[in-house]
Amino acid sequence: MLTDDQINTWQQQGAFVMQLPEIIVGTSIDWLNLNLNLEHIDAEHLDFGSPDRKFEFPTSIESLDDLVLNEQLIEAVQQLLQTDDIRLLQADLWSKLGVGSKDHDAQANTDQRMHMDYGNNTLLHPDWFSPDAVAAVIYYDDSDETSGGTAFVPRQGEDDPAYQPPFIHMPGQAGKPFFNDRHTAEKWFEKNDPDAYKLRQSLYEREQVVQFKPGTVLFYRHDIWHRGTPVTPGKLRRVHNLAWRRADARAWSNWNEGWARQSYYGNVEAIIGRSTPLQRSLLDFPLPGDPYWTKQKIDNAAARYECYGFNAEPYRKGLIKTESV
Ligand SMILES: O=C(O)CCC(=O)C(=O)O
Ligand SMILES: [Fe+2]
Repeated sequence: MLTDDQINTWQQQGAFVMQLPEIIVGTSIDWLNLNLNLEHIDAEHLDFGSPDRKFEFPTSIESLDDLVLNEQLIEAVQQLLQTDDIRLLQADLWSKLGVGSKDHDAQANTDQRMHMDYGNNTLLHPDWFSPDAVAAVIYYDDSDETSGGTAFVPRQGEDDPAYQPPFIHMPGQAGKPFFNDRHTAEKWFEKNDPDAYKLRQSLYEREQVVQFKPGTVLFYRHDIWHRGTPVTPGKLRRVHNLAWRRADARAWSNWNEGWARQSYYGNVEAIIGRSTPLQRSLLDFPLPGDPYWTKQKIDNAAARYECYGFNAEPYRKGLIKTESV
């Protein structure tokens, strides 16, 4: 789904923006336009993420859950991470409400401090030359109406002073206090870490703000400088935050709760039932041909999921192939 140019841009500069086809986003946009508008939201909830984690995958809303496991998106991530074997780390649909006041508290999400995302997603420090994970924001509104595009700072080659590891010049890293709000964070750096303050000021000068229409996606890395910017007061910007990792990546945390936790009511089971083997593999359900499978295990999985449409045939075929080698 991606061009070489898009893959190279992501690898070298850390991010790129594209429009997703209607076939991927159309039904989710329709659902959102009916079900997630100003009259549906809690105006007090101004933080990142859906209130009470309500729209974290699995949501039980078919169009949203199917978008998260869309095979074209999976293919894009496979291309970026240069492996077929990937796992889902995060999928949350949330809305950001524009607020009028410029006086934000220290943890306000409205005008975010410049940051990288790796800090609360992995215990390790990322290596620019072997990325383990991909992040994405899908936008469901029009930035001409809402503003609030994510701002990011493309890396300009190996000598870029902003991208010399270790990446610790941000709130919450290496002993620095955590503030989400830009103004509060930069006041702290100005007073306590003037070199980092200077570097960080240059990031704000260099930032590019994503312009979006419904279905625009920003693919970015967990080690690119970026931040959320204010939404127009009284407007709502709805987005999906998604993230994936290589199956063999170490020390990454799942942002969402475990996929199985909402089982027993048929929604999780139906996702397993209607998904393809590739889609299931995002949830760590082994692919056909994986050494995990035995005839007994396939029979048991089929017994659990066949009433939800699960077809065990590809797994049985994979078993025959594995046995015959
Ligand atoms: O809201 C956005 O555009 C970006 C949010 C973000 O970067 C974050 O919360 O880590
Ligand atoms: Fe972020």
